[in-house]
Amino acid sequence: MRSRRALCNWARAFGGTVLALLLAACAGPRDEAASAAPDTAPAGEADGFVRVEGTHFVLDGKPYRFAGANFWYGAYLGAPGERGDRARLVAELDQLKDAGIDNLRVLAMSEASGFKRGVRPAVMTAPGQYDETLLQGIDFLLDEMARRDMKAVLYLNNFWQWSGGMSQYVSWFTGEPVAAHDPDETGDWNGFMQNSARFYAIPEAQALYREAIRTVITRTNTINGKRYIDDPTVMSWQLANEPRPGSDADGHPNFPVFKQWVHDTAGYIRGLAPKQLVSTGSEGAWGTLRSDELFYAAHDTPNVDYLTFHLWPSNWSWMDHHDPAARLESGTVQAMDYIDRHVDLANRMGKPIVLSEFGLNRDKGAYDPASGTTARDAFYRAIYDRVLARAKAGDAIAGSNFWAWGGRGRTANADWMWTTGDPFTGDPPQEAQGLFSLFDSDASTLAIVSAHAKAMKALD
Ligand code: IFL
Repeated sequence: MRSRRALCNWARAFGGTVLALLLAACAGPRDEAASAAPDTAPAGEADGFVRVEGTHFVLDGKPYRFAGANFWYGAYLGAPGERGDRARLVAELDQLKDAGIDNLRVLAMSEASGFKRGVRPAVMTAPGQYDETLLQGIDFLLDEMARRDMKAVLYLNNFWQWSGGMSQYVSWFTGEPVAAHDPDETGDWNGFMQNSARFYAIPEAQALYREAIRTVITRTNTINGKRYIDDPTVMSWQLANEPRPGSDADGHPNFPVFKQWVHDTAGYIRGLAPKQLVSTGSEGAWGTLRSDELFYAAHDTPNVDYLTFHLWPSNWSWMDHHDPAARLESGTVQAMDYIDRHVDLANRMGKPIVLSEFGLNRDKGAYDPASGTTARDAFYRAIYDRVLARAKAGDAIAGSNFWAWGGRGRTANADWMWTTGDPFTGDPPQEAQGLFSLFDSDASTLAIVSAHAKAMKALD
């Protein structure tokens, strides 16, 4: 599978009369445009890879739209033996697929850290050393997803502490322990964010990060023998979960290096995996110093195929964590505005956009799976209605991933917090197990997601 640009380069390199016509077709102004365009295969090929055409995704010649989920621990469940829980994973993939949820956003790299609420074990056990068992978890997940015709979005780092992430890279190369900036110990989120953002400007950290990226992306699946780069199950590689330039208060001076990091890293991934898409994992304007224009600027590079944004009304104080019903109406108005602004911006930039995280608390802020989800259901409905309406209108929005699939994971801990060896839920270790999880028993919410999945597919 070759793009027009690759074919032209090949024709130029080998020359000869048979190729004269091909070379003629390669000449002219279109070639300039092609040289700035991503080197992906031509649209319309039925090879199962998701491609970008203008502001839309295309899969095997048809529009690709989806209702997806975040499943950050999917690859952990896929690990062999006691490390994982393959029986759980297989059963839950079946449940998701039956509900029409066939696009999963998953953590593909974690770093061993001393964070109080860091996930253990981690894929990178020490700089440049990887846990093969956990990597086999990605193999298993991708193989099982392929069997169900699902697509994966894999993120390769984390701005936040719960998987080690950028802060751990900073610690490895400065020698400063992460504990000094652990937000779960200090409560100082600004300090944490500023420290995490030092990552972008430490050359040794960048070199190791690229090695980690290469380790995952160029891996060959031990279960089906496919190279990841040749596997259409992988829709997209994301630079990181929610990368930010720094804290809102002090991050502005970091913006140029952040923007350059986005461009360079996305280009590096594109070079390794030209058949797959590249996205940043950004929250949108909220995570880019609260600025629509800086969000636009950071993504204004041909190396990023599509935009992402996240929507967190209670985290952002538009609604109440402890009573999401209280300001549901006003918070939903703000949420709709946030969606519209980002879809408009994607239209303007000429790239597709995905709402790749959104979530809301259970009724009265409970964590118990037996508690109600009335406000959450209303919120999901409102989100999906807006996404569907904008997609129907031909706008750049292609899909969404709710946060997060909790499946059959349950905690037995009285404080609701995760400890090593506990079953995973949709809530990572730094948050109460049940905060935003959509459990396998959440029938009303699942029905809403399912109906939306059908409606999105029906647009085709
Ligand atoms: O758990 C959080 C995660 O780090 C994320 N966004 C918000 C989630 C819920 O607070 O990526």
